[in-house]
Amino acid sequence: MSKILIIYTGGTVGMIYDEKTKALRPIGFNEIRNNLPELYRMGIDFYVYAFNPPIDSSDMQPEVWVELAGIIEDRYERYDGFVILHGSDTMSFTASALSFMLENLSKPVILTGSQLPIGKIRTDAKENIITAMEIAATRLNGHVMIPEVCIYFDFSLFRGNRSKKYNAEKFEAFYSMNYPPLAEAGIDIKYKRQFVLPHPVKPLVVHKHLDDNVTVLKIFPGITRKAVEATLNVPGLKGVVLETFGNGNANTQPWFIESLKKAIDQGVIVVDITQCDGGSVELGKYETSQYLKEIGVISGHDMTFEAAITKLMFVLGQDLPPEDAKRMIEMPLRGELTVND
Ligand code: ASN
Repeated sequence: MSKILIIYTGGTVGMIYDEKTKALRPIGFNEIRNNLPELYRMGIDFYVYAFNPPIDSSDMQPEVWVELAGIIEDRYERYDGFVILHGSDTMSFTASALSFMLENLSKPVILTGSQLPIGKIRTDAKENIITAMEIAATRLNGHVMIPEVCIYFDFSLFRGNRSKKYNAEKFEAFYSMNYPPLAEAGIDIKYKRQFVLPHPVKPLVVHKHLDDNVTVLKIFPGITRKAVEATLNVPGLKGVVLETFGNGNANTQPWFIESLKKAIDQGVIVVDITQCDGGSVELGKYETSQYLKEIGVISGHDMTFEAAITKLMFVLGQDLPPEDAKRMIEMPLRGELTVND
């Protein structure tokens, strides 16, 4: 019998409507337990670690990611897999961060949640939790099926650091534009093993240093010099995710190039990702990205924003020499990007 640890952090899945405030607020795990007697019929030996108080995932912070990584590290040998119940708003950020923090992961860490609270008749919570549990408990030839941090939501299993919440209304809240789902659940759960990361040979290493001296600069036609400079002059800044157009292109006004160059020369790492949901940065393909390469902007390839910003926090937290840090950002560490060029 597989032994699974459910880590309940909060989110809509365990919320109730507060008559006083007229808003949804998170409550304890008992609400979930009472509404999901099926959990006890699954043939899975499960235990629960519940956050007290549970949080709306919009309140997620890097310190909580460190706490989550520590909970998994401390119990790693005792469980076959981990299911994290989490709000959907920042689930992709948490999944991305954990994927970097948990190096050589050989057990499933499946995040799930729901769009409707578990107490609602039409809730999506039950299917999401039950199938996430089943995936976390599945083994093939003695090995776990999914040695990765993933998100299971609305019948699809996504690599966590490739996922994005794209819809606040549909039950299908997530997609993964640049990487296929690792499994799809219908009558059977169909695993796409060719897309799953290989089992690591080395033991788990848990990284708990994240550097939050990072920010994002999302450009648009008409962005002003003062807005760009204010962003790049944040005290202590070490890393910027530059969200650009198309294949990684940006405006070529001299003041814009100068501002970026100044930040890079001062040691700030600037990583280029595209504002498009699908596709990749190709630095140098157009003249409007060639200069970015020349001044030292590095390519985030086809990373999501969620993966890029958490990877920056993770890499900067390693305190590496700048060239090593840049190399690490440009290469795939946990299947979060594909290098095309
Ligand atoms: N605000 C909620 C959260 O992220 C949304 C949800 O879970 N569907 O915690």
